[in-house]
Amino acid sequence: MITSAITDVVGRRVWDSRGRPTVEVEIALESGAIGRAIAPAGASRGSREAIDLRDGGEHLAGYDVGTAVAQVAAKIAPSVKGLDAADQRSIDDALIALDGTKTKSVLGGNAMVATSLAVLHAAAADAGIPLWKWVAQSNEREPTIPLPEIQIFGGGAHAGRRVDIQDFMVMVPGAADFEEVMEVTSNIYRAAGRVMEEKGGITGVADEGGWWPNFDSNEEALECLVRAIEMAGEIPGERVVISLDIAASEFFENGEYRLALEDRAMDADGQIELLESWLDKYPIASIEDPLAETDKEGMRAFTQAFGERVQIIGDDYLVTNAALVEEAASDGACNAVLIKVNQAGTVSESIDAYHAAQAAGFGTIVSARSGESEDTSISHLSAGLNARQLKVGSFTRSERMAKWNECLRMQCQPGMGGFVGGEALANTWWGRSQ
Ligand code: 2PG
Ligand code: MG
Repeated sequence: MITSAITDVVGRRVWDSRGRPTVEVEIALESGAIGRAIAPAGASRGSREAIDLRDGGEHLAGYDVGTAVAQVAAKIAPSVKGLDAADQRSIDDALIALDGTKTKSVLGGNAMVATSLAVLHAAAADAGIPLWKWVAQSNEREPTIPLPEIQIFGGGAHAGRRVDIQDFMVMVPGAADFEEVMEVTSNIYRAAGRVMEEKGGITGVADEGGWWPNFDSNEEALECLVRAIEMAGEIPGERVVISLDIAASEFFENGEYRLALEDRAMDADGQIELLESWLDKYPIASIEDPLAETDKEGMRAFTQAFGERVQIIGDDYLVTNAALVEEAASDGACNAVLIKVNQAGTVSESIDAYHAAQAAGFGTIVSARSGESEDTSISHLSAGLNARQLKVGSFTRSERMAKWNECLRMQCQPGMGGFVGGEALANTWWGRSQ
């Protein structure tokens, strides 16, 4: 008898950090071990990522997940019951075959990712070890505590498009340990609040908990971020660097990059020149989706020009897809990939994207979505895979803090490796100047 055989699969509707319904799946094993996971949800989504099944119509503005939850009972449960939870790959393969689409539109990316992650949790529980250790052991990786990217100002689709750029973040590669990252970021976050107060009052926070971007231009957010870093007693570019998610697909229309806030439209060259001016003026070590997901020429040109200087992350551009990572590597586009399990739809496909990135010499950043929950799977995946970087959103709101706090717990557990720190940014000017 396999004690890690799946005996029960239950789907249920729970709620995410935007107050929208999402899918939770709970898996029980023969041994009595249980695993549970909640699907996150993106707002700025790549066109090639797995599709969440939503009910549509007027009820709950179309966001309800009744169909996805029903798929767990009707299709997923009968097909995975009896399978061995310790064999993640064969369960994910069964889900992929059962769905039969590239975009996971039959079972729903939300139902699939919650199931796949719940299997991972159940297998770890059955083995009696923390999730990060299970991930490290089953993928033959040396676990480490990742370097965080933490949002200070939100923007783009996460802030009613008040500014065009989506994430204004800090990284603390000069920190000696994870505790130091938390302290420095707390100081910067609160200083940024004072900057906003001085500017005329705090007007709230965006979807991921960063301050609401009450700015007159996109660049003003960068100026305020530098001020906040200085007010926190830091010298920008020394212990602390800036990281941006441009999420450029969100404002790319008919071949033009349109910055609505500045009433400005540019071609790819114009967009690259603008970003170059920011790279020259501000200590930016990492930049995500600088060009749109369909602008291959632009992404290649940007990477050729700046790939030796900054980390260039493909998010919407690579959608956690191994084939797209391989293609980008051979095209000379990007030098890092964001790993979001719900973009791929299953844990195994995400790990494939991670391996493709490793083979290409790309950096890897495990990432949350803008719609999140108390689920901390990504902290464990990042540590267990030795991904070296973790992006979770801001430094407020419990769906974010749950992930940072989980790292603080993991770092004390036996068998965990050290804090990665600045080594994670070896592809950038910061990593080379140290
Ligand atoms: C991103 C994420 C997180 P979303 O673009 O990287 O910031 O946003 O989940 O909305 O895609
Ligand atoms: Mg992104």
